[in-house]
Amino acid sequence: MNIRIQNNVRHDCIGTTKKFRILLTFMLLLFLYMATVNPLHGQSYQPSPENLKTREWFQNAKFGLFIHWGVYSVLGDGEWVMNQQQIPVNIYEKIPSFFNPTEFDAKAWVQMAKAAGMKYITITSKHHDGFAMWDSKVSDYNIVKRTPYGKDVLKMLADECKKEGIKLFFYHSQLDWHHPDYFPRGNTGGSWTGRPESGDMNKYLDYMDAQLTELLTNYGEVAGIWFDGMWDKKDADWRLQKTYNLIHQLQPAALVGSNHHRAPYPGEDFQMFEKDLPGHNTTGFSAESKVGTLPKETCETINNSWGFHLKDDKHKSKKDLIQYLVKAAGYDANFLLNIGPMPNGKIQPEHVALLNEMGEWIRIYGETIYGTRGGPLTARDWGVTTQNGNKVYVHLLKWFDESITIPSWGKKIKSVKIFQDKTPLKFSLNDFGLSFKIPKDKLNEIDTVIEIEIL
Ligand code: FHN
Repeated sequence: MNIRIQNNVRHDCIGTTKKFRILLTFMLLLFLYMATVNPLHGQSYQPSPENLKTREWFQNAKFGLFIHWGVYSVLGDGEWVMNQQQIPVNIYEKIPSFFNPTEFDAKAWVQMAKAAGMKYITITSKHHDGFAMWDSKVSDYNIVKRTPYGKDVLKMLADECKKEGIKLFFYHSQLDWHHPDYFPRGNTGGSWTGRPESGDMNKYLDYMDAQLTELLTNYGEVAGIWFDGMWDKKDADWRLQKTYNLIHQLQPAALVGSNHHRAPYPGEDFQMFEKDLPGHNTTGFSAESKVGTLPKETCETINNSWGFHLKDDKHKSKKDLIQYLVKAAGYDANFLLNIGPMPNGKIQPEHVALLNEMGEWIRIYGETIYGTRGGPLTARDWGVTTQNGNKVYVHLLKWFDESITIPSWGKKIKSVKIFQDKTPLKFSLNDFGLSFKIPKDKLNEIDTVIEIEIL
């Protein structure tokens, strides 16, 4: 081993080069790993001040209406009917001529959402069938050119939302069973579509970006884009950066979210969870999903279908839906509740009634949801907590006893009350936590809300 004395420092030459070689190899491996695993993760994204402001609004809004509506509604078999029934493109292209929603009333839809306590609407601008629900100049495969109805329903909805102070998001499918350049095909929309076994994915993504540009230019303020379908070809190069930058350039305040069921990518502003609370995976969608630090949203169907389904009468109960909204808030997430309007433009009466019932509840309990954040306690068997400033709201969703002890969280307690009528409750902070008694007649089978004021 040769020793070199330099500046009175003993250098072990061979050692140094060897260390250098090891470091170099490690750096190379790290770079290869970053390049292979997810090229985007390495990139950084700085949201604009307007974007951060919208994120704040979004987290305070808590409750939105999801709308799956398209020509598929005509068949009353859900939004996947083209794939489920393997309807080739040339046959499916006949359906728009049957789509004539003469009873569509944008004002009624927006007012129904508002009365339900919803602060925003997310509607399908284009679903997997590739059909545009607006007056697209990029493709005539749209509601104005191909249906007897011939009107731009997104325009009508955007105008009403603006009047009513309801924000509007556009759901947009990256997956496309109609476009010939959506190639190579993914897990769905195979050869049965009848499209040529060739195509140029970049041409398709140019087309998608062009349609997104229309949506973000011609419909006023758009609160965000709700992408879906990346999971069809999850390792393809979707040019996400290019598309996300386009959106942030066209509307800096708009939020980008993508239902790819993975950890968020740079450029995304909120994270959605399909049919599950953040961190849960009861439906199998969220196996790969990691709960990030972005604003969160859980989306769910009011029955068992996204698009209109004639036979689906599995309508959720008022209790299920209100508890879902509350649990989502306890998990610091929004609740995006879906309806699938009928082909005539009307909303199923059962769904209108359920939304009205949710509105009645939220007109009483809105303070315990809007503007809150989840916590200070994480979800428990008995329910969840939400907080805002010096107020903590304990939502007892599954508790029917008069006395309860919940964990304390290190804050001094000024008062404990029944939220609805401010009845003061006796309480004690002890070694087991915070104990209080609830008069039996104050227990509510949907949600007994206890208001705790902290010092
Ligand atoms: O395939 C879609 C489905 O049709 C619907 O749009 C839902 C909504 O979250 N997302 C996909 C299924 O993951």
